[in-house]
Formats: sequence, C-alpha cells, structure tokens
Amino acid sequence: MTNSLFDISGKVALVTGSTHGLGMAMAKGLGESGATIVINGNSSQTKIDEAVASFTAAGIKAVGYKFDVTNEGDVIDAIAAIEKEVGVIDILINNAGIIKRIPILEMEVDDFKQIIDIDLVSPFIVSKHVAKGMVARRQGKIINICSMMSELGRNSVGAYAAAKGGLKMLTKNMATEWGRYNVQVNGIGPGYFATEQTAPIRVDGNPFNEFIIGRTPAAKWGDPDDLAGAAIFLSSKASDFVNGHILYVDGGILATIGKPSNEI
Ligand code: GCO
Repeated sequence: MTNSLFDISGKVALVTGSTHGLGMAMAKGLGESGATIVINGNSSQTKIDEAVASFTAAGIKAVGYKFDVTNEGDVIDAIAAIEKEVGVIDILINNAGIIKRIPILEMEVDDFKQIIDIDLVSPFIVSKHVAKGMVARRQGKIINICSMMSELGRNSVGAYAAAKGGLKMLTKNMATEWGRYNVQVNGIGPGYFATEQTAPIRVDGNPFNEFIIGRTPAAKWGDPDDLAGAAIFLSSKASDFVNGHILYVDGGILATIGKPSNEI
C-alpha cells in the first residue's frame, strides 16, 4: 500500500535552470516520482539535449525548452508552447540563478543589477505567467529556490543575499495572493551543497571549506540528491496546507551559532 499523499505521477513540472546542479537533482527527484519534467536552460541547447537524454535513459519523461527566464516575451512564448505541446504546468520550481562573489565596495552597479535580474526578477516573471493558469484551474505548486543568504549575510555575496532575501519575501507574497485559489507557493533554502557553483569555495585547503564543515551540524557539504525529498513534498498533495514556508535543507546550519574550531 503506497501513500498517495506524495504521488505526483502524471503532473507536469517545469524546473528552470535544470541542466545541471541543484535544479537537475530536484528535477530528477520529481521525475523518478512520476512527473513529466520540462528541462530549461538558456546557455546551450546541447546541455538541454544532454539533460533530456540522461532523464530519458533513466526512464523519466522529459522534454527540453531553451528560453531566457529574464525575458518576459521569451517566458510567455515558452509557457504557451509547453502548455500546448506537453500539458499544463502543475509544478514550477524557480531554480535558475547565478552568483558573483564580489565585495560591495568593489561591485559594479551592472553586476548588482544582473544578479537581482536573474535571481529575483525572473522568478517574478515566470511565476506571474505560470500562476495565471494555476489560479484559473484552482490548483498549482510553486517552489522558489532560496538560500542560506535568504537569512544570513556573508562577505562578498551582497547582491546574491539581497536577491535571495527578496525571493523569500516574494514567496510569502505569492502565497498570500494565490493561496485562496489552491495554489501553494513555498521556498526551499539549500544549505551548502557540492555543486559547480560552490566548487571554487570547496577546494581542499580553502579555509571556507573547513569553515562550512565546522559550521554545519551534519559536518559535511550537502549532496544535491538530498534536496529531492523536499521538492517532492512541496510538489505533492502532502503540502496542500503548507503555504509561504521556506523549507531549509541545510544540515542544521541555521539551527546553531556554530562551535569554536578547537572544540572536541
Ligand atoms: C556562497 C555559496 C552560497 C550557496 C548557497 C547557500 O558563496 O556563500 O555559493 O551562496 O551557494 O546559496 O544557501
């Protein structure tokens, strides 16, 4: 007897920025639970095709759409094509994002604006146009990928923190406006995960690598597959009365002030 609470079979899930990293891992988790996955990227059709091929080889129904999540015209056209060719979007994960690690005093305004554009404005754009259908159908799930930086600051990631802090509050506002139409909007806040994005700060001997392992009660970097459970939960019936919540999957970082490095 399997519990249907977590059953997302037959649902269509659009995951932005899902050709690699955390987006791909969450998309894979939803696909292995029976959802049809819409892979998105904007840098390379080859990467999209490779991601679709890897999902298909794993028995996951997947299709790819290349579009720029910061361009409203692109997003409108892509959503229309997806809903015509694949089916209505039941689940949206706003994962696409970038980071630039530059101290505020050295950061150019254009760099700051680019981070805000991709990491905060694009979830607004994509959600606005996907939610129109969800609200009309009185059903939908939206998950915004937040961050430790939705709650904490850190040297050199000021623009990213501003975007991810804003995304936390945008999530709560979407939940406020669309909850009455049975559209649940929540966030996932990943801790520190072993991905391409964190590779530069994860190298052996980098003090930050040791710092994060010491700062995380689980005493390790997260594996991208550790996010699948949270994505499935927030995409399924099991979370129908969860709204405006940021689910942190961080190995316990936000639970602690950390410990002195010499603690036994
Ligand atoms: C950094 C990291 C973080 C993580 C993640 C933490 O430079 O501090 O890249 O931003 O990627 O966002 O939740």
